[in-house]
Amino acid sequence: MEKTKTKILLLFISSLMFLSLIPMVSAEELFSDDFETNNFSEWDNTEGTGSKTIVTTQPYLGTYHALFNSNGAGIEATAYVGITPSPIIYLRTYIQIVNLPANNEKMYINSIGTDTPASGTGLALYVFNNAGSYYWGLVYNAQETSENTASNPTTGQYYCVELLYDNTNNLQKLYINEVEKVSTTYDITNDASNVAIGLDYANNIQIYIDSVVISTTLTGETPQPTATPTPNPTETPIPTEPANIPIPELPENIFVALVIAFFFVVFATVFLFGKPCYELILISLLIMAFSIVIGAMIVIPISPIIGIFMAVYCVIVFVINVLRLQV
Ligand SMILES: [Ca+2]
Ligand SMILES: [Ca+2]
Repeated sequence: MEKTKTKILLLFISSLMFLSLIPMVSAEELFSDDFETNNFSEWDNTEGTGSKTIVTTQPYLGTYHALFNSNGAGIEATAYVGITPSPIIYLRTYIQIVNLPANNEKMYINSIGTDTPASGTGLALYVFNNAGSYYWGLVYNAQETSENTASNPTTGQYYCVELLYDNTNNLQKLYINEVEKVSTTYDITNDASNVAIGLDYANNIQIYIDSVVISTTLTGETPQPTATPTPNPTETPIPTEPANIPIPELPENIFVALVIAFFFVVFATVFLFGKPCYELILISLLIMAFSIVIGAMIVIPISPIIGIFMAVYCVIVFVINVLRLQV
C-alpha cells in the first residue's frame, strides 16, 4: 500500500516537472476597443473623407459601436492605431454590413500593416459582388484571393471577422465566425506596426464595427451576453417568530382553577370553623408561595389574577390565624 502511494506521488511530481518543460504559448492582447467611450479616443487617428462616427444603432456588445460610411465612390473611412510590432498579429472585429457592394464591386475592410485597407502595402479583407454572389477575400500587397465558394454574407447581422498577419510563416488568413475562409502565403517582410479598421475603396457603403481585439493569438468569437433573466423578486421571508412558550389550553386551566378553588374552600372552612394551629399557618405559607409562583407565571393566562387573589387571601388567613393563636 505504502509503495503504491509512493509510486503515485512520484508519478505526480514527475508529471509536474514534465509539464513545466512545455513552453507555454502566451496570448498577448495588444489592443482592444468596444467603443464604449463613445469616441475614437483609443485610436491614434481617423482617416479619409468618409464619415466615421460612434452610434448606438446596433451594438454587438455594450451600448456603442462604430459606423464607417464611405459616402461615395472609392472613399475611405478608417480609424488606425500603432501597435507593438509582432511577427504574428490577429485583428478581430465584429462587422455588420449595412449595404453590400454593387455588382462587380469590392469593398475593402480593415487592414494590418497599413492605415488604409486598400493601400497596397498591407493585409486587408474584402467583400466582392461577383454577379450577385458575395465572396470574402484577402488582399496583400495588391494581390487578391477570394474564397472558392461564395459565403454570401448578408446585411443585418454581425460577423466575427478575424485577420491573421504572420510574418514568421508568411501566412495570411481570414476567419469568419472562427471558420477559415481564405488562406494565402504571400511573402511578408516586416512585422506590422499599425492596424486600421473601417472601409476603403467602397462605393456608398456603410458598415458597423464593434468589439475590436488585436492579439498575438486567435481571439475568436466573443458571445453576446444572453439577456439576464429578471430575477423574480424574492419574497422577503417573513421572520419566523421565536416559538412562543405554548399556552396550556383549557383543561390545564380548569385543573389549576379547580385546585385553587379546592384550597380556597378548605381555607375558607378552616378560617371560619377550624381551630387555629401552626400547621394551618404553614400550609397557608405554602399556598401563598404556590399562588405567587403561579401568579408570576404567564404560562397560564387565568393564573395571574387567581394567583394574586390567592396570595392576598392566604396573607389574610395567615395574619388572622396568627392573631387567633395569640388570643
Ligand atoms: Ca460596443
Ligand atoms: Ca516573413
